[in-house]
Amino acid sequence: MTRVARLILALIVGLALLTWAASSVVQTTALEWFDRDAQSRAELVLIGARPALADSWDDSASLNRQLVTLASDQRVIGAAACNADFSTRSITPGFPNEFSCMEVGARVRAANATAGNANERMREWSTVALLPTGRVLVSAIPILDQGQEIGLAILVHDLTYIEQREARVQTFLIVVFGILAVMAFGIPLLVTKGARREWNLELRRLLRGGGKQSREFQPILSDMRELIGRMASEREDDPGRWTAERLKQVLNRHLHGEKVVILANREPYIHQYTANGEIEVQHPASGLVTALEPIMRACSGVWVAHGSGTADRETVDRSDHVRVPPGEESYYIRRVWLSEEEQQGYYYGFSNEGLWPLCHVAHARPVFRAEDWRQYRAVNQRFADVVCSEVDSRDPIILVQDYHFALVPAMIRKHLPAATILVFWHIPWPNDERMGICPWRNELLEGLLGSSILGFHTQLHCNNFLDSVDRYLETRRDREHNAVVMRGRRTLVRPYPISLEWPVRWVESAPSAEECRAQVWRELGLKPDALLGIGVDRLDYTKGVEERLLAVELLLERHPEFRGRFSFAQLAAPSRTKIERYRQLNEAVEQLTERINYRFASKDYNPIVLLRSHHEPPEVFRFYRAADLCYVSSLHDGMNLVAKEFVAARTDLKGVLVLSEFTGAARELTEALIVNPYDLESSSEAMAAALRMSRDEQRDRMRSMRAVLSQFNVYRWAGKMLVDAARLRDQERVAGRLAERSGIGAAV
Ligand code: ADQ
Repeated sequence: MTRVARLILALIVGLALLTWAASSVVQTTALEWFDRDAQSRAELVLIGARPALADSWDDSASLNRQLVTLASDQRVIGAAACNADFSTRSITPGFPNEFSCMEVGARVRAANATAGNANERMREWSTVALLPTGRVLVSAIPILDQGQEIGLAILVHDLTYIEQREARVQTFLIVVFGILAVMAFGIPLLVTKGARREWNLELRRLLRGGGKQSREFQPILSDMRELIGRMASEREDDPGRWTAERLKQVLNRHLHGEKVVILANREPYIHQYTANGEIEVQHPASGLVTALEPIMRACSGVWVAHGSGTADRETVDRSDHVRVPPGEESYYIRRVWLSEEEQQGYYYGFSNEGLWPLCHVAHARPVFRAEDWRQYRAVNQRFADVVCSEVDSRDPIILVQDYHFALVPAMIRKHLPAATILVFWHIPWPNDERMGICPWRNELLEGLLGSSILGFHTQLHCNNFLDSVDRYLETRRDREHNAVVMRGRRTLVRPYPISLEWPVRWVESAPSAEECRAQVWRELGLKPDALLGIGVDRLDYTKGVEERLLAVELLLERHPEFRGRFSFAQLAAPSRTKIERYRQLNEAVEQLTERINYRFASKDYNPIVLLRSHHEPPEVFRFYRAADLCYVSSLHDGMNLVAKEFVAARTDLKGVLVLSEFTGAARELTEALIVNPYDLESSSEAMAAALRMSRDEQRDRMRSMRAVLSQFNVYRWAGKMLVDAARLRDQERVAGRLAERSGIGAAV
């Protein structure tokens, strides 16, 4: 039994006892009053009747009439007249035998004997007695004739009406006490319940961060926050599945409503004019956007990016903001405008002709022009300023994306020394020797070390970065924490392998795999027993598209049974077409396609289908779901999300992934057929094995890769990074406070 239940029981018992005691007191008192009242009434009646009785004493008929008149009252049972020797003189019918003249006379005499003088002896006498029919009052009075006692008159009153009255009083009392009890317990109970409800609502509102905090809630709020915090940080390290909801909760806990600011060169939604002058929204073909967009949906905030669409200026407000995603607005894009020269120097020049080939081992020679570097620096400063204008606290969390903004972290740090700056480098980091090629390697490294956390896809890229820092800068390496300490400031260097949202939006809304296959088969004019391989890429020399097509050619050459049956569809989004190397690639891929098709095509068969355009995600996913194999042949790739998208798309557990060992994804998707894309022979054999693979084996491999992706999804990627950043910020806040108090600088 709980304490409250015991208390209520004790109160009920107490109240019952109180009611019983009160009703007993009231009962006895009322009884006394009523008896006394009946007694006085009886005496009055007898005294009043005494003269008449004395007058008619000798006339027995008259005496009897007098007695009958006395007994006619409904509460009088009977009356009797007794002689002086206590023999019966006259009696009314129904007079109780128990009170005969003898009996009463003896008791009156006894009473008179104890009395003093004659006056007293002449006084009336009465007593209450109990008969089987109930209580009665017996009253007697001496009848006098000229002062002489000639006899006795007796009157017997029925007192049962008093018991009825008592019972009524008792019931009344119990009801009154009952009502009082209900009021005494019920009203405080209702008030307490109401107050508790109000209290709960207020507490919930405060915990959600709404409204002003009243003083009485502060102690409990801080206790609860601490408890929730402890539970949440236990959950953050919990290996269970990450979802958009879990990420949101983690962010709410760490950010308390502050907005996240992401800086990336590419914007997630591009507004373009169509040929007939209308505005359409495009999703760019970008791994970075694919990964980060679901994060922004989950945590809102601002995405600062270059406004590159032809209709971008028409769709922003006065402060260059536009709310997205269209129809489900949950965050802002802040567009930054770049001139032709800026784009040329910062984007095409230093970023894509310098850093991109420098970081990818794909045998394209990096080009470093001093003018490009100047533009890169100036544009980095422009973006850093815009980011600083978008934050809403002195120690915000800022996510800087990719190689376009290597200088931004240090630039932001200058204005916001307490900011937590997270940089994610989406492409590989070369070894220190290769990094040495760059004339501005030191500036790049120093720029990046302005960040609090620097993330790469793999530990190998982290190691390469740390080696570069060791080789080119005066810094201290904190091996215990995988960090670099430069001028007293620490930057953690960690691997955070990027991934996809899970489940992927485009898969959820896609038609069934059979329907996708039927549609693609119709579109490409394939025979019913045809086999389809696909490649999906930005047209970039690092993706190994040429090597892929050559491997398809070799497959058809070495395995004639696939000729006329196996087709390879290459979805190729034109990319960086202003750069000569990309134009060359475009032409090379086109010529290669023509050559292979010329060699193996027939009237109704093309081995290579080159779909050279940007495809919106629903179309890309239709191809993933239709294909028998997907070949990802990158020569060097930070992660490669195409490989992960293909696996995510195969809810039917069919299809085989052939994957280059030079992708970050190959470390996670180990059930793919892993190949060296330079080795054309073994790559073509892997494709042949994929086309011959039994359904059971396909299912087993696919199931296992899907299990990995569902766990290691992009919410986990973002969650881990943001939690690390937030913890670092908490540590620095504490260190800052300690330093303020002691007047010493925070040690790292
Ligand atoms: P990317 O080099 O852009 O990304 P990747 O990871 O393969 O490469 O992502 C490409 C994205 O573009 C995918 O979402 C894909 O669906 C889409 N895409 C490709 N071709 C397309 C087409 N023809 N039409 C439409 N969409 C197309 C960089 C690094 C990668 C790293 C990501 C994320 O180079 O190594 O995986 O960032 O960090």
